[in-house]
Parts: sequence; structure tokens; C-alpha cells
Amino acid sequence: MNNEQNQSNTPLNEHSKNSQLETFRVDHSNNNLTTNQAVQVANTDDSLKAGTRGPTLMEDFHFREKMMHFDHERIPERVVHARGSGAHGYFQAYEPMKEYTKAKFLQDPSVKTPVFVRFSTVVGSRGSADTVRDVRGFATKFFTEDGNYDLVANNIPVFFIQDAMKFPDIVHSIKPEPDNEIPQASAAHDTFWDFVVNTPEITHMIMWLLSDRAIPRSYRMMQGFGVNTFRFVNEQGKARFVKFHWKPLLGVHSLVWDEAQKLAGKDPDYNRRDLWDAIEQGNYPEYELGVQLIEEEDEFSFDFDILDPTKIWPEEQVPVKPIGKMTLNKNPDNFFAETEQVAFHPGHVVSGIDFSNDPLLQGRLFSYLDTQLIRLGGPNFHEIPINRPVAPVHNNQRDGYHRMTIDQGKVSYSPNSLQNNAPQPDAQNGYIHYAEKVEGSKVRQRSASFMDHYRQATLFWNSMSPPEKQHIIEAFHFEVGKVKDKQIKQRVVEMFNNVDSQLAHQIAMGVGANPPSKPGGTGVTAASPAVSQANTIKDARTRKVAILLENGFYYPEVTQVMHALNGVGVMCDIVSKNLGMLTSFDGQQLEVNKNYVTTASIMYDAVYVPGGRKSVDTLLTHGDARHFVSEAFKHAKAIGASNEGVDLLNASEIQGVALAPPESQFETYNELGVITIRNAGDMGYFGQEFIKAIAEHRHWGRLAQKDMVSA
Ligand code: HDD
Repeated sequence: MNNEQNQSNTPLNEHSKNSQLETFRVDHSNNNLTTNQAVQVANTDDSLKAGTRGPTLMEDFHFREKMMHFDHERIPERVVHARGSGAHGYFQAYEPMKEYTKAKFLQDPSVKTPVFVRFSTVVGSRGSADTVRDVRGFATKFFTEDGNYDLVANNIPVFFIQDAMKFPDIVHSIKPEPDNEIPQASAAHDTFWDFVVNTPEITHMIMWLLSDRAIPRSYRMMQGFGVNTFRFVNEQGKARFVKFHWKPLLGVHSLVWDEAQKLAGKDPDYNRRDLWDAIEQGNYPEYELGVQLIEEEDEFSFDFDILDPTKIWPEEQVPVKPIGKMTLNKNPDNFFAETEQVAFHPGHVVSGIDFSNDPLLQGRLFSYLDTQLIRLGGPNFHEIPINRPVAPVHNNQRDGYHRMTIDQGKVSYSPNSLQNNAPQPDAQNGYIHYAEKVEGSKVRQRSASFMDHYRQATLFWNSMSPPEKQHIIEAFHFEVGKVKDKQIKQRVVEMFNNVDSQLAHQIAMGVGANPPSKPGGTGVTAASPAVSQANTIKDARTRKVAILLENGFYYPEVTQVMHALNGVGVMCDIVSKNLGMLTSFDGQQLEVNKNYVTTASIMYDAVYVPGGRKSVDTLLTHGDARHFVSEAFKHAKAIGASNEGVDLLNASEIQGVALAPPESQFETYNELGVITIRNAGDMGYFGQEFIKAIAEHRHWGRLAQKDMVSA
């Protein structure tokens, strides 16, 4: 068992972790069945019995072993972030970061450091749906030559609470209620909102949680934030405060709430499947790592406390410096062995990265190690293959459940003379904690600089585009609308009146509460454009389009558009009433990928209806086809239709959009993300416009029209 990358003296590279894991992999595909003691098994269907109708015998060791193992297959799920999906990849720095940190993996742009990432939801249990409204976890383990570094991040840059002491309380309040264990994976219930109205520091986080950030379209299209303030320390011992950011190269994009809820039923694995499929297809997710840096001497130069985890450092004030890129290029071989058993810990740092006194971070430093003891069954979880560093491990820790390393020799203590005091601490290369000066009285108190709970919530609200604001209001209506206690609802209105009076009025209207009792707002008029998804990267790559077809379609038209879409990395599925082959009006065949019962518009980013009289006439008789288009329209998705295909749009609930009329000549109509053309032979321009509309992600200009659609 080779658990050390350096035993082979190969320099660390992209494959170091994979080579280590290879020594643990087992391929069962060409082998006979054995017991765990490697004894070949003759029959695994019938237990050993005294007579064919008699009792099972105790000596049936195969039965007992098989059943015993099965009985113990489950381990406790994570107390939070129970549901997740993992992927392998690598990280590459853009340039040496020597000036700021001595962390080795941030120095050499030619080195590819292996990583394992686990994305997760927070509240739901292991089998819950992916698309619930929740924070998403984004935890990365870097297998560096200096040991493991874990960046345990979320997709929202602030947190619910300021002090880790309150973590059990917030989690108890948001988890299903303890008497009946309802609701699953949801914040829309009394105990959570009871906690909210009694916890003013949560205000900023709630604004983010009720925004589109909490329903990401894909793990490949969401940001990651370290949230807590850390330190970078360079070779000279100079430290700076740092916050970490992951930015997806595909931009930051979200689902809409109606779609997210439907997906939770139709495809509870939506985000997991999306990540898995993208990697299988070679569409490797990429994220840029960035840092915000604040000089130690500027610690008090801001109108918020930089150690307060309920605050962002607005990017307009403290720019994000891109320092490297991560690519995820391999799916795990085994979910349990890798994704379930991976153990992250914000305290897994390497030389050059240190902590700050952020009181949330300080508490996290206890919780993550502690939780692995119950979850993974003992103190040797670092030996589980996925958790093993690729750098060598040498110390005097011994024994414990499931110890795998065979430590040689008599010495397991320090100091010793029998082994020349090995393994020895190294004052030069060892991790040195930043010698921050601290003094103070022992107090259970919060710093006065942590007491402004509303100003950044207003900043966030001010930064939202009109559709983003509308989504937040609708999210309040849903979440607080499900609260039974009237007094809590009223207190929500008063609480968010501290953020913005208009917002509070809107909340009150939807949840049956009274308008706020006093004037509201913080007086903050500034905005931070960086937090709005309206300003994100627009990219059509890896988007999915459904093409609605029946027999008698026009082959050149379909294939020309498909070719153009595939050419820019857009994926197409042919969707029809039945699976099998479809024949064009001139006898060409195309295979159907999905039928209406195995898919729905919610699984796609866009829909295209090609021409062909017979195909469209059949589509017009299918309620599912009309619903497909109407629902895509309601969810603000790009819609394309050519020639007779436009008739299906006319028969759907598409509202207030000028579609190409039957007599129009070769002209591409492009309105609110609905692209149509009639009497066209060459589909080139139509294709280009459709691709642009897909890249746009959603067409919020349709706000009023889409609300008329009953889908
Ligand atoms: Fe945490 C898991 C992220 C605050 C205690 N946390 C966990 C995971 C992520 C985060 C991504 C899942 C890791 C995985 O995939 O295995 N947590 C955060 C962020 C926080 C945060 C970004 C705010 C800055 N967490 C936080 C606090 C505490 C915890 C304040 C307790 C004091 N978190 C845990 C935990 C978990 C965990 C109980 C559950 C499973 C695990 O650690 O391994 O220890």
C-alpha cells in the first residue's frame, strides 16, 4: 500500500492523488465470488439448511458474514451538508504568490495540485432533493506537497450567525421540527423564522438565502466563498487578512422557484446529475480562485468589522485578485468511499495560510475534527484513501479504531534517543502560527463593532436588479407564508423594515401581515454591482436544448440548427411523444432521446420547435408539447421556432410577443428571447440569434407576460 507520494520521488503532479487511490481500487468484473476471507463461494442464493424446508444452520459462515456486513453498511450522515456530490480535479496557480503567502501550491504555475471537491446542500438529509432553497457547500481539498489544505466554502459569502456558539441553535431551528420531522430540507417553517426574528445578526444572510443564489442552476454555475477571514503569511512573516472566492467560468446562474420545486419531484438528483454528466461529457467545470487582501494596518479602515462573518468586503472596495484556476475532470469511482468518506476541516491549513480571530471560524476549528469521530468512527479517518495526504505522514500517533498504517519500531514518543529523536519537529520548515499579539479579559461578549446588522442587507437589496428583487419578495411570500404563527410573520415585516421599507411593505402584503409600524431603511444608498447575478458572465456552452419533433419534420432545418448549437458546445435532446426513430418528410431518420414522460421543459435551458407540416400538426395535438413550450416561456427560457414550428408557439400560452407571421419572408424575429423565422431555407442567422438567447440564460424582460402563463 503506497500511501506516500514521495516514496516514488516523483514530483507532485495532477495525477499524484489518483496514483495513490489506484493502489486501493478493486475491479470485481472478471472474478469469482469470495468471502471477506477470500474463500471462494459456491452458492450465494440459498442459506445452509437442515433439509430443504429446515432451519438455517449457525455454521453457514457465508450467510452470517454477508448479513453482518449488510446490517452495518450505514454510517451517520453529516449533521449538516448531508447531501453532496464530489469530483476530482486539479488546481493551477496563475503566478507566484510569494509576496503574499509562502503556501507552496500558490507559487509555481507549472504545478497542477490535485484536488477533491464536494458540493452539498446544508439542511436536507442524504436522500433529499438537490434543488431546494438552501445554501450550497463548496468544499475543496488540495493535496499539496506541504500537506492537505481544505477550503471549506459556501456559495453565499456571509453566514447566519457571528459566533460559533449559536451554530447548534441555528441548525436546530432550520432542520425539520423535532416532534414530526417536517418539513424536509426547507426553511419555510415556524421554528426557523422564530429563530430569525429573535436574531438580528441573521438579516443579511436571509437576504442572500431568499435570493436566486439559493437555487443554483448548476454546481458548475455558482460561486464559492470562504466566508471567514483568514490570513496569508509570506516568507518574511508578514501577514495580510484574506478572503477566498471561487468564480465559475460559466457565470453564476439560477433556477426559478417554480422550476426548482418541480425538479425536486421530477429529478431530485438534478444538480448531482448535471455535475456527473458534464464531467463524463468532457465539459469540465472550471473555477477561478481569487483573493481579497487587506493589510494588517487597515484592519479598522472599514465601516464594518472585517472579522464579522455576516459581512462581505464589497468587491468595489476590496477587489478580488484572481490567483489560479481549478478544473474538475474526473468523477469518483465510488460514492461512499470517496464522496461520503471525505472529511473536510477549515483547520487543515498549510504554511502560508493562517487564521483570524473571526469568532465563527474559531468555533469551526473545533467542530469539524470532532464531527468526524462519530461520522467516520474514530481518529484514523485521515487514513481513509480519499483523505490521505500525498505528502508523507510521520508522527507518534498510534492505534485507535481501524488503524491501517503498520508503524515500525519501538519508538512512539518524543523526545527519544533510541531513534535520534525522529520523527523530529523542524523549526525551519514546520508550520509556524502567526505571532499575533492578543490580550484581553475573559468575557462572553460580542464586540460593539459587530452590532450593525442592517446596513449591508440594504446594500445587497440596493444591488439587486428588478427581477432579482421580485424573486426575493416572492421567496418571502413562500417561506413566511408557510409560517403558522401570526406574531412571527408580523415580526418578520418589522425586522426587514430595518433593511428597506418598500421590501417590508411587499412582504406584509403577501403574507397577510400589517404594513410596518414605522418608517424603515438604513439610509444606505450605495450598491455593490458585483453581488448581482445580472452582471455575470453569459455563456451558451454546456446548455441543454430540447428539440420537439414528430414524424414529417424538415431534416436539413433540424440538422443545421443542431450543428450550429453543437458547434458552440450546446447539447441537444430530441424530445417526442414516444422513444424510437422519427422519419423526416424526405425519409431521413433521427433517434428520439427523451419522451414527455421521461423528461420535461424544466430539465432544459431552452426549447426549439423546427418546421415540417406533418411534425407540427402532430405536435399541435399533444397537450404535453404545448405545455412544454408554455412552461419554458413561464420560466423565462430561450425559445426558438422555425417555419411551421411557429404554429406551436401560437397554440401555446406565449403572451405578448410578436411571432413571425406565416407570410413573413426570411426574417428572424427576436423578441424577449423568443426567436422565430418563417419561409426560411438558410437557418444561419436564426441559429446565431438562438444561441445568443440561450447564452442570456433567462429573459427577465418577460416578467409581466410570463406571469400570465398558467403552466
Ligand atoms: Fe460547516 C460541514 C461550510 C460554518 C460545522 N460546513 C460543512 C461543509 C461545508 C461547510 C461546505 C460540508 C463539507 C463536506 O462536504 O464534507 N460551514 C461552512 C461555512 C461556514 C460554516 C462556509 C461559515 C463560514 N460549520 C460552520 C460552523 C460550524 C460548522 C459555525 C460549527 C461550529 N460544518 C460543521 C460540521 C460539518 C460541517 C458539523 C458537518 C459535516 C462535517 O463538518 O464534516 O462540523
